Amino acid sequence: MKKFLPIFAALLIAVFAIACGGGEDTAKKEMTEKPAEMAAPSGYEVMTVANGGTISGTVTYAGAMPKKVKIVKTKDTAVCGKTTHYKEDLLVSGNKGLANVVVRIMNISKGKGMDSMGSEFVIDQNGCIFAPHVSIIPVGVECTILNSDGILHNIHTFSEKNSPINIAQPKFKKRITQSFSEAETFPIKCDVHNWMNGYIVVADHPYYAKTDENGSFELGDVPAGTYTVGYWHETLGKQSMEVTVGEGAGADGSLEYAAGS
Ligand SMILES: [Cu+2]
Repeated sequence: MKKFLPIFAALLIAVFAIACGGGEDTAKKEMTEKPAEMAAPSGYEVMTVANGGTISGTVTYAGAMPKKVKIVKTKDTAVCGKTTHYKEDLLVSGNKGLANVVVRIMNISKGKGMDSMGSEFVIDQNGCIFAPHVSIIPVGVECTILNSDGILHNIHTFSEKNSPINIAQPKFKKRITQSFSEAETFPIKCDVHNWMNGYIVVADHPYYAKTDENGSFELGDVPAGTYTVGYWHETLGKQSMEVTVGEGAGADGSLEYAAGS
């Protein structure tokens, strides 16, 4: 990731300095410096959340259990067809849990650090699908897009606030990186394989979560307060709800989507 390059370069210089037997004091100083924290996006202030609360719950789907729909892969079948994949636009578990819902606090301007979102953001193309189907990527952070298939893919984003990208990723290009500067949710497609689609959610603070296969999610270290929690699902759309969370307390953010809403 780009922001680590200066640190890596500093370490390299430090190691080189030791190897040459000079500048040891400088080298020690460089080696003991803490790595830079992931930069906070503008408009978001990082603070210590001493006794934060947790908003968690389950997002459910009220409709009938949808049938699994196999993705028909009509091109490059030797590679694309090596694994069977099913459409991910409406994934419901046995307990009606709805997967791939992005849950976020809509009105929060300060709280925990961006590092809580993790340090690696990877979208893989393996079997001619985008995995994960829905990716949450912090503003300004390099996301790695892998081509594990070793055939030509094409990364095409349909964003509005961020300049759309449309990059061919030939078979020899295993890895490209891309960052996004504005918080936005948009589709990503491959022009070579018309069934390939996914979504990127660019996050301008760390209070974003994605429901798992059981529809569960958790937003931790939330400063006490009343918030509007937003829910987004690619086919069922957006909803929001007020949630109040106390210090060190749990708050229920469970929500149901009506059938075909
Ligand atoms: Cu493709």
